[in-house]
Amino acid sequence: MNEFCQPSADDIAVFRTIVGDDQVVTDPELLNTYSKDYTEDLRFMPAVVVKPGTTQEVSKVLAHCNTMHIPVTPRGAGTGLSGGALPVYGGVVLSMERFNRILEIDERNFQATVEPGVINEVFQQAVREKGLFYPPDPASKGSCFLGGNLSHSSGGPRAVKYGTTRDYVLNMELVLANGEVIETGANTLKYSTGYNLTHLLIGSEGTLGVITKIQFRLIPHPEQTLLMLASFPSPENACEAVSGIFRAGCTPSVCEFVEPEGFRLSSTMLNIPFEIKEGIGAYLLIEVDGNDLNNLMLDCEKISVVLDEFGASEVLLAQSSDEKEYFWKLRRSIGEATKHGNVYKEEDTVVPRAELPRLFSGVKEISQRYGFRTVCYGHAGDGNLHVNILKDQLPDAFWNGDLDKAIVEIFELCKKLGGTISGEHGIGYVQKKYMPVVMPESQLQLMRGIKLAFDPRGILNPGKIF
Ligand code: 2HG
Ligand code: ZN
Repeated sequence: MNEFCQPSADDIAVFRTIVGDDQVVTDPELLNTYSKDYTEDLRFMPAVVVKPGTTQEVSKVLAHCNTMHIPVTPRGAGTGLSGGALPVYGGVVLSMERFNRILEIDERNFQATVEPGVINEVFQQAVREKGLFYPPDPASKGSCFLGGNLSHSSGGPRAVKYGTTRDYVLNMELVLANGEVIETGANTLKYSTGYNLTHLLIGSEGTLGVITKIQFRLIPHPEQTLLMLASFPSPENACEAVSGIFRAGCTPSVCEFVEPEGFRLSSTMLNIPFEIKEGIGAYLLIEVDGNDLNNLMLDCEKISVVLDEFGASEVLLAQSSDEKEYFWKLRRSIGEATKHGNVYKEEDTVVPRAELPRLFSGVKEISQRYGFRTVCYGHAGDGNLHVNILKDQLPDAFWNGDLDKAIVEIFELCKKLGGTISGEHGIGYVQKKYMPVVMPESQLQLMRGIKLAFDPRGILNPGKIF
C-alpha cells in the first residue's frame, strides 16, 4: 500500500488534458479544503484535486491512476463522520462536485436518475414537487451528496419507518478502477440476476468503484406529519419506551432519543431558547406520518398511552409547522453542537431496538468507570445511539491511550447485544481498527478478496474499512 506513486508534473498535465485546466487544483490553500471532512480534526493533504464532469472523464482519470499506481480518494461533499473522504495516502482527490444534475424524475415508474453530486435535500424537494418521496434524511441533508449517502448507506431519523439509502437504490453506473464502466444492476424493483452488485457497492465507501449515476426508486409523499416531544424522568425510561411503542402496534416515522445535554448544547449553539425542566432525564422526539390527520391523531393517542406507561412526565404536540421546525432544528444541530469548541470522538453504536436500554446503561457505566463524559442521542427506533465522547479537560495521555480500551469495551457490548460498531456513519478511516471487535479474520478476508477483485492494484480509497 505504501508503494503508491504521487502524481508527477506529467501526471497532472494528463489530468488537465482530460478534465480541463480549471478543474485541476494544485494551489495549497485550495487543497486544504479537500484535506478534511467532518471527522474530528483529521487532515491529510492530497497532491492534487481533480474535478471530472463526465463519466468518460472519470474513466480516463482512473485508468491513468491505475496504470501509474496513484491513489484516488473519491469525494462527495465531505460531510462524512468516519474519515471516508480523507486522502490518507495523498495522491488524487476525485471530487464529484460537478456531477450535480437530476437527470430525470420518472413519474410513470416512481423512479429518478441522478448524478452523485446532487445534494440530498435538493433531490428530496425536487421529487416532492411531483408528489414523490425520497425518505433518507441524514442530519447533513442540506449539504451532503447522494453519492456519499450511497457510500455509507446513510440513514437519518426516518430510517425507522422507511429504511436507509440502501432501500431506495435500484441501479448505478460505476467506473471501475481500471476505467471500465459498468451498470451494477437494472432499473427494476426486483432483481434476482446473480450477485447483487448494487447492494455490494452501497456502503463500500469508495473502495470498489466510482459512482457516476444513480437510479432511485421513490414512493408517494405522505401528506401529513404530527410531531411529539416526550420528556422522561430517566434515560432508562425513555429507552424502554421505544420498543414499547412498536410492540403496541405503532410504527412512527421518527423515534429519536436525546439526552437533555444534547438539546442544551444545540440551543446554546443556535442561540434559541429551550427550557429543560427540572428532573428531566431524556427526551423522545416522535413523528407519525400519513394522509389522514384523524388517523394520525389516533396514532398519537395510542403512542401517548405507551409513553405514560413508561413514565413520561410530559408529552408536547407541536402545534404548527414553525414549532415542528423548531424541534427539528434543535435535533439536527446536536451533532455539530456537541463538537463545537470541544475535542471529541463520535461512535455510531447500533443494537437491536429492544436492547437499547442495555446499550445506553452499558455506555454510561463504561464512561463513568473510565472517567469521561458522553452525550448520547440518535435514532432510538433503530437501536442506533450516537455516543459523543467529549475530551473536556482530560489529559492527552488518557485521550490517546486508555480511551481506546473504553471504546473497545463499548463495541464489545454492541457485539454482545447483537449489534455492531456503525449503523450509518461508516467505518472509513477512524473505525477500521475496531473491525476485528465485531468480525472474525475470515470475514475480513472475504472483504479483502472482494476489494481485490474490483481493484487489483488497490488504488481506490486506500486505507479505509480494513
Ligand atoms: C445525527 O443523527 C447524525 O444527527 C450525526 O447522524 C450528526 O454527528 C453529527 O454531526
Ligand atoms: Zn444519525
